Amino acid sequence: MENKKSIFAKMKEGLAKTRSNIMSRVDELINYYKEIDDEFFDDLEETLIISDMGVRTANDIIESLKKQVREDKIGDAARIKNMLKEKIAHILSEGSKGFELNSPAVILVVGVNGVGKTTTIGKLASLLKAEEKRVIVAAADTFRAAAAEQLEIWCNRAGVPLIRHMEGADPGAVVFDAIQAAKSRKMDVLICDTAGRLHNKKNLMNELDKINRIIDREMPEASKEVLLVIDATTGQNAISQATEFNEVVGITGIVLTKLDGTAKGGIAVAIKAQLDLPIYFVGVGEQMDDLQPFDPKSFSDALLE
Ligand SMILES: Nc1nc2c(ncn2[C@@H]2O[C@H](COP(=O)(O)OP(=O)(O)O)[C@@H](O)[C@H]2O)c(=O)[nH]1
Ligand SMILES: [Mg+2]
Repeated sequence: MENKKSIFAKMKEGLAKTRSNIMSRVDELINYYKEIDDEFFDDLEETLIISDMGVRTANDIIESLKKQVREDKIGDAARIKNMLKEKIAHILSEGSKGFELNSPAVILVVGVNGVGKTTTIGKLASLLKAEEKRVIVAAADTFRAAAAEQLEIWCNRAGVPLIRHMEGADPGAVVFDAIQAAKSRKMDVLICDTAGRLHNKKNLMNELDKINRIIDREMPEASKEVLLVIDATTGQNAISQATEFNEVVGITGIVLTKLDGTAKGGIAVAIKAQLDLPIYFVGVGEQMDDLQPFDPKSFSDALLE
């Protein structure tokens, strides 16, 4: 059993850059202003925006802090730190839920090129296997040969079977075969990788729509999750990616990757505040055990400690 402490330690490590980005500025502001006034709030708002929480979300947080400061007659700037932590924890935990699968399940993994879909699938397969689930993977990114090879390496590491065709094959046919294999081998979970880059966006969206319909037709009894993988270093563009994919495939949850590589992990707060979707997992590195279930409380603690 992996203990809670090591998971939290990893989360803290993954968020180190963001934490020092936000907290060092907040500490500076508190030292500089000592007492709360409008300028203090302006600078604090800027700090939140710099961490990628989004202009609207940052503004909402500041307005809510202002209100609380007024009502409770708070003057001491040092008290803002805990209040801020509570506001962020509140946003992150609203509507948040853990990732739970009923068997059989199909997980369709989508997102633009390079965000970490294939890597996430390898990590997720391993995570689910550790929960005693029977997992099979479909290499439905047939756009490049290297994509299936990369996925094969991850599947070997995780010890799960992979269904793949030749480069350039119809991704729908790969998913179709994988579903038949999942049924006959009585698998609990089928995870489908998809391409993120085709000749144009319309092409990509048509392809995803087709895969989606094959799953619905061939395995209507399966519970279906459509996970959108978002790269935390993308910035506010992540929000429009989510909107676009959602229109075509109906996203059920988010995986936020590469938090370890950015000082702008505040994007998690923007995603949570602006999209009506749960964040299920976060990626904090390139190794097998670097995918973690998203826990709002540990996340905000790790972010603002
Ligand atoms: N630092 C870091 N790198 C990651 C993470 N997830 C994926 N990557 C890297 O991002 C790159 C693209 O990942 P890949 O899975 O091929 O993306 P795909 O095009 O969406 O399938 C690879 O070099 C991965 O190792 C993460 O959580 N942290
Ligand atoms: Mg890939």
